[in-house]
Amino acid sequence: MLIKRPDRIKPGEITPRDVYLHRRRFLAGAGAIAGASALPGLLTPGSALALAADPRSPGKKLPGVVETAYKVDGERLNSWNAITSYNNFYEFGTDKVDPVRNAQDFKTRPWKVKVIGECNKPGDYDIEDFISPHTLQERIYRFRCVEAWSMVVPWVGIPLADVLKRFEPGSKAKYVSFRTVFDPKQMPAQNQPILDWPYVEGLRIDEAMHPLSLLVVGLYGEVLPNQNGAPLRLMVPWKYGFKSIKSIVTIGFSEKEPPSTWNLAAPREYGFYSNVNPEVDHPRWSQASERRLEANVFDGRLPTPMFNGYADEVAGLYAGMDLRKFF
Ligand SMILES: Nc1nc2c(c(=O)[nH]1)N[C@H]1C(S)=C(S)[C@@H](COP(=O)(O)O)O[C@H]1N2
Ligand SMILES: [Mo]
Repeated sequence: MLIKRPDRIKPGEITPRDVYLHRRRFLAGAGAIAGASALPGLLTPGSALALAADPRSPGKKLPGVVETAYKVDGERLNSWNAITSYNNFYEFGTDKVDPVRNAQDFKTRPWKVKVIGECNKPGDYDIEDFISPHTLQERIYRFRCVEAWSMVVPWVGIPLADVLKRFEPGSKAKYVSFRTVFDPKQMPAQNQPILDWPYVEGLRIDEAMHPLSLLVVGLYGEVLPNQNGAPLRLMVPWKYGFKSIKSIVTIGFSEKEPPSTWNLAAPREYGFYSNVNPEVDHPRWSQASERRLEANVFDGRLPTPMFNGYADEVAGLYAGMDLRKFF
């Protein structure tokens, strides 16, 4: 797979995005799903047939989004419909179709983000403080869930490093932590002990500062739908999907490795790093291949590349580490 390295991207390559092309892809994808729904007996997680129709049409366009050279060559984008109706967001229920059904009334404004820990500028920030100083970028990334399904998504966001630098992390800031909002009135499943709420995640500071790490506010040039983690979610494309924490309200800098929700829930199955690695299986299933959402059911499984295809960019972060131990 060909992915342009960030250091080869020149400013001149950043051009306004082509909305029209994406719209056509969306329409094609929606039609394919509608046709497939006549075969309910073939429902499997990750197949196009399991995708419910999105009750809301996309509509809230984000202004000033620029296209970037972050693309995934030779692989088709997943449709808006697939990306927004087959979700993991346990706060709204554990079925893939629960988030699209249960998150529609979730309030994403006003939205504050608390910055804490080892930095010079901790405090309560409004989401607009995070976003408005930055140019919104469209970045097409591969996305790989630990459950072995995958998709290709045109996220809209801002580099996480640009945001973190503004808080001036100090020399003790070895890790960055993130926390999802805790609001059981709005997130019904937080009333049940499914996970240790609120959902938390973390990255090593060099992972967080890596140019591929993105704070996401949109999708297909439009405002991020609630089921995808509005108004602010992480996207770390070389790691399994669960590292990409949704609806973030706290960002912290710490000297110690912070806890992460799935590691707390099942430490033998989910490590802190969670880098996509076809050579290290999950204890209960293989990670060597994946099922692409919306792929033809007869296409079979695709091989999963090391670091989800981003090895050229990120392998150096883990030089000398035993990736079986630090999984
Ligand atoms: N707060 C929170 N963030 C979360 C999750 C969650 O349940 N709660 N699920 C994770 C998992 S397992 C995946 S695969 C991705 C799914 O993102 P998507 O629904 O946008 O595809 O979100 C991740 N972030
Ligand atoms: Mo996942």
